[in-house]
Amino acid sequence: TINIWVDEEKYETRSDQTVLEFLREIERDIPTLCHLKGISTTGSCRICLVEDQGSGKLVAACNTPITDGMRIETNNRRVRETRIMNLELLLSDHEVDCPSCIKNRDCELRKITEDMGIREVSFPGKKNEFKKDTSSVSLKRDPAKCINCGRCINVCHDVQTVNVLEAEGRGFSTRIGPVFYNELANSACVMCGQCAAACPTGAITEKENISDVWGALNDPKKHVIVQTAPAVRVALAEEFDREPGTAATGQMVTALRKMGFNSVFDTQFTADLTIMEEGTELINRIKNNGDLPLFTSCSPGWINFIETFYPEYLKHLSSCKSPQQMFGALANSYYLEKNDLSPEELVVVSVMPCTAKKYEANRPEMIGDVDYVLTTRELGQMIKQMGIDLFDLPESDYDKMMGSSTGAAAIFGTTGGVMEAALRTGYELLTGEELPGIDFQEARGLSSGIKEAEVEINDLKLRVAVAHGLSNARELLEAMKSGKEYHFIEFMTCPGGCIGGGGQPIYREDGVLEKRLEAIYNIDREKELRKSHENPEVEILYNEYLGEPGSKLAHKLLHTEYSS
Ligand code: HC1
Repeated sequence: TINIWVDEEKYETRSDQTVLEFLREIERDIPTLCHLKGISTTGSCRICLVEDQGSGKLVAACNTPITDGMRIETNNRRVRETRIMNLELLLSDHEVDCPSCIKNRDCELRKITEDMGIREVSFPGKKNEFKKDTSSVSLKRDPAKCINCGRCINVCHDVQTVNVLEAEGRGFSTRIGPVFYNELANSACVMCGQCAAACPTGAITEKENISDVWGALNDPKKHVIVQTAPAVRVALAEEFDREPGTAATGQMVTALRKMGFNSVFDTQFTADLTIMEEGTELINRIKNNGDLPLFTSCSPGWINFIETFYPEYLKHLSSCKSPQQMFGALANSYYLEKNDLSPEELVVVSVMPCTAKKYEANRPEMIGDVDYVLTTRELGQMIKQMGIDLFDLPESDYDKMMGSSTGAAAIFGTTGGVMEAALRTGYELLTGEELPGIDFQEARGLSSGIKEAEVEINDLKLRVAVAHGLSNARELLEAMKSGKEYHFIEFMTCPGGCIGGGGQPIYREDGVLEKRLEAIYNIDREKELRKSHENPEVEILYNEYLGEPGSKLAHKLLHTEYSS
């Protein structure tokens, strides 16, 4: 242990931490802006300055290690005035349109400015004139709001290994964006939106479709239906300041009805359907010496990633469309026919935790299946526009058909869930017995980025793996290149899977993902049916319409092909 003095008070502690980590440990609150735990310690914003009395210097707490005998002042006049000056310098080159800024509620720059009581900026002058980038269907960049903190760069490089974002130029001319001053749509961006989740201001955000959806809902000639993804229901409550992990399924369904949707359906229905189709594909590939391992294909950022960085592995991707797109395809065929609607009348909306889903809905292979994708944040915004508190609403159920789901579909929303769902069904269909324990613990949890297991199914030792976060996806693919062999791998773009999607409510405190994850497993536990093949509506759909899993019609509607 070492000794350290903070504002004249002596502490004994471990040496392996930064000043900021130590201050947080002793619950001494100092402002930070560019720092993001586990992701970014650039020290570029100079807001977390403290005075190191040994050297007499002001140092950034976030990237200064503590040392034995260190004496620091966290809040003397020099520290305070310098923090304020640095904040004013940032504000001098920041577009201050807070009331109408999409990030208003979650803006860390606004919050710190408020906490520091800044009323006027002492450095009026030139502002950068970089253009907005609205080229992508998923994300938009507004460099006038960028404070060059570098969080987006770190998340793009280190967490996702996509390496699209970079700082170019020097000093006042520094511009963060896709390399070579490119636009997002013309870069290798996979649209995961983790940059938008990490951004402390409104410099990178989702591309909103709120007015498109209101437009459709207000058009009497349109029949507008909606599907909601598994992970939305366990995070939406945070937009209404409820505890993370508060499930709001029933209230969300009621809110969507109040907004005017003609039917409210569940993406979990097509998650169950995905298991039927993907399971059939896996069995066929195993029996017929097809390309193994089979890779899951429901996470669209992952699809973008493999297309750009590992096209040689595309043949391993399942041909199944994602549950979002399966739903869209069935809406435009089965639902249309059943309800005697014309294609021009029908508008299909999705609510997803994911910004890449906006891109997926616009992919040339599948365009027209889903018309508009809203993120969880956008849905929260629309409910607020109606002047209602989500939790004042009574709960109600999804519409039938395409509204029922099993616990297996619920767990799609978290890392390991697709694998577990597939095993629950695959194991039972091949052995005639329930997967031992039904809860497949080896696929669960957030502590490992890559999870591996072996499952004995009759004579076959099925080797499976799960990766979440694209750096882990890359690591697993590289391990395969070096000879590692598997039969089936689940890949999810975002750390934690969809619960951690780039369109989810913004959070900065510890433990939020864990609480969302727990809420997902609670939904699974409470379901009467917990295996996809037991979903009675899926059975009806096959009997009435599709025939059997992998049928010609199922292939036409529910499968696709990806190319680089
Ligand atoms: Fe997901 Fe999926 S689980 S991809 O993570 O397979 O976005 O929630 O909707 O499509 O079902 C996202 C979540 C989602 C699809 C399903």
